[in-house]
Amino acid sequence: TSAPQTPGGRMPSGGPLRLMRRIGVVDPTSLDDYRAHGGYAALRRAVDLGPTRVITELEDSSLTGRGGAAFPTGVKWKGVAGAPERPHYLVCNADESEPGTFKDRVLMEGDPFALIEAMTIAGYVTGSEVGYLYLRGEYPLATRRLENAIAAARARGFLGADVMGEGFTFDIELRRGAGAYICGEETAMLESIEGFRGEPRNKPPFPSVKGLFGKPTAINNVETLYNVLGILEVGGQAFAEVGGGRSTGTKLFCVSGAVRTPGVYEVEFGTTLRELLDLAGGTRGSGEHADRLRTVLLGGAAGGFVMPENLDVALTLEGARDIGATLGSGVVLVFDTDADLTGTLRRIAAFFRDESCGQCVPCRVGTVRQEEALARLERDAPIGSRETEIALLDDLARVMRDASICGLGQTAPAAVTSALDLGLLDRPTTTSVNGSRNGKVPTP
Ligand code: L3W
Ligand code: SF4
Repeated sequence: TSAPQTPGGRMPSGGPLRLMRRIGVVDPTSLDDYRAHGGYAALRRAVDLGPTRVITELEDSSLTGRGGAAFPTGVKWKGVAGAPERPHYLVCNADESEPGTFKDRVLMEGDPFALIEAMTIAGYVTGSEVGYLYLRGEYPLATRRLENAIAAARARGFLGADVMGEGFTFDIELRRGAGAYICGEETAMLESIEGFRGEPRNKPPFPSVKGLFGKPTAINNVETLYNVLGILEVGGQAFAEVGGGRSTGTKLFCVSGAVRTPGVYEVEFGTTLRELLDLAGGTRGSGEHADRLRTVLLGGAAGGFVMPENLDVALTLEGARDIGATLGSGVVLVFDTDADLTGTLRRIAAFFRDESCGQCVPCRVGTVRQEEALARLERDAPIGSRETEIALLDDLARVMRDASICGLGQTAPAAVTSALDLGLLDRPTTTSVNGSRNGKVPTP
């Protein structure tokens, strides 16, 4: 992935709300430099407010989870903080593995102490003395930076017994994943931390009630936790003034594919997709193919396609939903007119087939059948007609969505369904030298 970009355009006006403000500015290996750039002011503020008022600030902010499902963070923390059963646990989901996602990596590599501080605040507020940082195994630089940050924070009294002399205990254990995408699903992650196979559990009960080792557990994505620092600096209400509705604050988008400058871009919720693509330099291409946008996969493999006529959609949870997509974890995959969409969908299907844990039939079998049907369409060798294959894909999608245990199986057909709905898998049209399309001479 390329280096994080410094976006212009619709950016958060207040510095503290910009998640990437310290990236490229702070020395990611130095606790002193982190403190010189405002580090640990948010923890100080959290301790001054106390857990209950921090939760009120979170509720005022309307912050929602940035891992894909957008659950309100204040509700989650309140549930764990108030759970009578002890001990409580915190888990940071840093197993960033969604195809096309690389935002958490940029944060962790460039500003690792901020994650340690945010986890400490989460531990303090939810009454957890131990936090697990479950990190994608394929992120070696992030691993080194976070290991260093944890050790430095511990050595200086920012982790351990009596954090900052404030009388509470919190420490972090870093766990590296071993390459299984499914371990990013929160309950599979809990199984993995406990030492078992990474197989999702049925929900409910939700982890905030019965999580790690059966105890109340708060699980947050990396980007969600970084937002907590800014909320404590400016207050929940000021945070909620950026964006609107359920979509408050800023969002990191991972823009890749056929754009001139792929990378991580931070914009306010409500920025349009067109503005975001402009920040990324517009559609890549040359000669006659310049600026020939075919479609954008918004929200990644679990999301939906956006056609060129919908580029003015506001990037909010509500805006994406209204056009049949999702923001997911911030994937924006751009396809130009040269793109082989059926081949891309077949590779996405192969990914889900590989990564299915195999625990439930709709997903274990459905992901195989989905890939097979797409492969036949890709080779233009359908059993029966193309319409039969498309009807099969539609049936499979319903079964997987309705009957799979976890988000992997439920969302594995999402991109395929969206492509079918928009006609993106219709027989490719080719233009011959006599101007006919698919060999048929157009009627005047
Ligand atoms: C307490 C309730 N807690 C829900 C909690 C729940 C979880 C969060 C969301 O993610 C998404 C999918 C894709 N009381 C609760 C409650 N919670 N109701 O809220 O829960 P849920 O079950 O709606 O979603 P989920 O299974 O955690 C599925 C997206 O994830 N996705 C993205 C993956 C991203 C990466 C990456 O690389 N960053 O892998 C993939 O499918 O959009 O919507 O904490 O416990 N009543
Ligand atoms: Fe495993 Fe797929 Fe079932 Fe999830 S939906 S539990 S990944 S088989």
